[in-house]
Amino acid sequence: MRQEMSVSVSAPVDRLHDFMLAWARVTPDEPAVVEAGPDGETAVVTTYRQLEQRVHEYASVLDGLGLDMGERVVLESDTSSSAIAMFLACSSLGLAFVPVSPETPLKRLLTIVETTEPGLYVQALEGKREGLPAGLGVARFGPQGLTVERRPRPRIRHRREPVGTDTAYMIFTSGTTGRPKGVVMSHRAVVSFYRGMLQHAIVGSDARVATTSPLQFDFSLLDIGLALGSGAAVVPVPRDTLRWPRRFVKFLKDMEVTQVDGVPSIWRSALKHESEQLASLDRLRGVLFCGEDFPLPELRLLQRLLPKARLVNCYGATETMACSFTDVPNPLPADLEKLSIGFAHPGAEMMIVDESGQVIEEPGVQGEIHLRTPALFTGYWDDVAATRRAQVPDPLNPRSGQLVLRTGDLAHRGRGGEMYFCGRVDSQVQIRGNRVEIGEVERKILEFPGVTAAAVLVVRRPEREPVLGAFVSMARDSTAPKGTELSAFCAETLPAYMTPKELHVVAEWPVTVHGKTDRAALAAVAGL
Ligand code: HFR
Repeated sequence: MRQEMSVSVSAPVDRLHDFMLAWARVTPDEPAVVEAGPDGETAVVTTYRQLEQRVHEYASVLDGLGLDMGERVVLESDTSSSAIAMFLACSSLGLAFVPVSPETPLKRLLTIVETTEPGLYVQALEGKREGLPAGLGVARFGPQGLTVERRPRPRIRHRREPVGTDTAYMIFTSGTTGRPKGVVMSHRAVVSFYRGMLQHAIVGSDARVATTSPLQFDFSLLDIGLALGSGAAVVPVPRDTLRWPRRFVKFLKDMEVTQVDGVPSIWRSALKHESEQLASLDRLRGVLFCGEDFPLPELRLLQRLLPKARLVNCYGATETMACSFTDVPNPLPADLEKLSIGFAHPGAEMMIVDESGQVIEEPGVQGEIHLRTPALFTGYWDDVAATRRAQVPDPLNPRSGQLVLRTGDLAHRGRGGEMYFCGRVDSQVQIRGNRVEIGEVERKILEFPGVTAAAVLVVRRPEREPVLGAFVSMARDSTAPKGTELSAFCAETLPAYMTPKELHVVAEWPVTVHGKTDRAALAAVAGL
């Protein structure tokens, strides 16, 4: 008997809200979001049915404001059931949401408002934001509903039905060149990424996925899509819980978390101060990390404490949400020097391109990763030139019009074709005429006993040639090396020009709002 495909041809085009709420049809009374209650103890559960109801409530109030399709809604909130319902309500009306975290400085927020000209600014009930421009529509949302405080100015509404190529959201990246860049993501891009990710079966429908990234970092959107797309529950970790290792580990235990997603730095203090508690999390089955290399000594310790957990290295850029999901070998081989970032998720493909634009297949040859994917971003908001630099013709078939993402990341293939990240194109530095890959020096320094985090910057001082400056943070009861000692240690396996000539021991390792090593803060430590 031939199995007929159950999808009807008139099924709605895949849009963010269709994707995120699909499981409300299957398990309406299962938990979709599990949050810490006001007392920080009791968990507050929002089922798929309740989440969908809140989306409809918010959407009907939003609909009454008469905003036009494609207009921006700035959404200031931490991750919560109401924030998720809010951005899905925007999605259902074809409004592009722009997530910002409550920690965003007012100046930066006003820059985002100025450039996106939003029709509405919404914040959570408990939000404290002030100083917003007078002409801006303002509303607040919470479990009881969406209340409008200042209606947007009246406008013409040209369209009503969102289509897949319409904008789902815009994420503003720090943008290394000062001006923040707005990454515009369509429904089609986001959902095709989610579908590729779900092929890795990272969690099952019984999972509780702890999300630790701020809502303005699309890593949070990965977590929400991973959980809701799998019929599982999202467990937002409050910011002030994440800050204290003892509270963080207790939260994971109390909320019966089975999966923790976050950048490598979220584990640093728990590994240092709460390793026994960490080892007692017997429900924790999976850890997914992304954003930067996970220092191997810390990863080895995490794996030793959680031998049953599946560790997944997620590589990618906001311009395509992410790109690859690679299982960390368990156990990690003692001689392994670098994690692989594997292969692009199903439905996407990573190519390595050399400086002349040729695609490289052979192992060991380094080039720039170019990503072919239906999850490609629409463009940078109001910046055609930057968009053209990032979206380039397919190197294998330039005349076809197909565009691929030029990632700015260097990599080489292993013998099985799997990829190894070798840093950013712009992190290649020349020291005395020799090309230095900063990551290689950092990995060597991490092998020094007691070093728990390492970074290397180029130190340029007037009238002196550029040298490498090393920054390290040490384990609790380890003594920091002298500069000469560390340099000699590096000289064991690295050429002289790659050994650091300055050393700064850092007590509190600085991270950016997204939890990545904050190199600008380190430079300031060295007075650069
Ligand atoms: C990134 C990109 C990740 C997971 C990205 C899920 C979602 C989104 C993301 C995260 C990110 N090993 N280097 C790695 N948005 Br949904 O960091 N995006 S980004 O645009 O802020 O930065 C850059 O970070 C990449 O181009 C790489 O240089 C670096 N990077 N993941 C990894 C990594 C090493 N796993």
